[in-house]
Amino acid sequence: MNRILITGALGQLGVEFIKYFKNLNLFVLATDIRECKKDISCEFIQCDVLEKNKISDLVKKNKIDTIFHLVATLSAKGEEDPFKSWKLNIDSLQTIIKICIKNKIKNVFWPSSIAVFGTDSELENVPQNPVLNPSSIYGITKLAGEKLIEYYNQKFSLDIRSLRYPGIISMSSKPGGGTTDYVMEMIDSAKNKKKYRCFLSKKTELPMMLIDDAIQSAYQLMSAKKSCLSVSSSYNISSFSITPEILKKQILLNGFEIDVEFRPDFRQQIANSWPKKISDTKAKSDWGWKAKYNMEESIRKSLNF
Ligand code: AKB
Repeated sequence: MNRILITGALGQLGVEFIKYFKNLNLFVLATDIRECKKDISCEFIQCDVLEKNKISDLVKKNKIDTIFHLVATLSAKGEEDPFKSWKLNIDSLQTIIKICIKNKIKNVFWPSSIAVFGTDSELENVPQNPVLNPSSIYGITKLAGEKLIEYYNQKFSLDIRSLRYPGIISMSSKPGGGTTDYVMEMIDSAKNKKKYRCFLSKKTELPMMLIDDAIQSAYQLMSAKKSCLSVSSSYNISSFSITPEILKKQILLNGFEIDVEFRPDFRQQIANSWPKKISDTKAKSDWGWKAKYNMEESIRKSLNF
């Protein structure tokens, strides 16, 4: 992992991966369909990931050996146009896989999500291999993606690795269109002394993770010896779980004021089909995963960012 291409590089994860890899002195080429308006301290090319020939040329020209394919429409936004969501989430993955086969790139990271589970999945503490019956188009694309990487890894001897990320909390690079975005919205409202209208009910429990742990876990997975990995689709990964009510309490405990009105909307139904907790015993035993930040530290760090 020396010369890395990041797609969807201006998104929540991309911006943080760039910083992490630059600190390790690795070569990073960032691409995104959006225009880059700030200094991201690496080479940037504005392009659509579905433009296969253009991405393939970039890969060849820059001697890329690893791809972090981060392009995705998230859960809430995906419901606005499921067809578009499928096209972006799945066609882009297929495009990247074709490019990998053509250019003999074996190392790929592709984020999956807790959205792959569903109401038959033992949501109290979901194991690695439960029944998977996602009900959002985002979850369906993530499950299809998991099956595709398993298939292509085998068929073309690729080494695409993946994590089922919980909600990721990052205050410098914000997500957009996710069901777990309420955490960052409530923290921002507290910092700006604004009232917050929460789109989930106060007792909705969901797994979350601080961005630092999200980046570290991907790096650790990508650095692990292949022989240690027993999961060929996507690893469950866990840090802590929280409800909007507990988040509000944490904000108050940290000395901030916040007035929250709970007004669940369509995103409540998505959240109800997601796990409360995730069991990540496989990630722990296979490649030594352990989250560094607990709930209290993650919220304190985000409030003081
Ligand atoms: C979302 O809320 O859609 C994402 C996710 C959990 O995958 N943050």
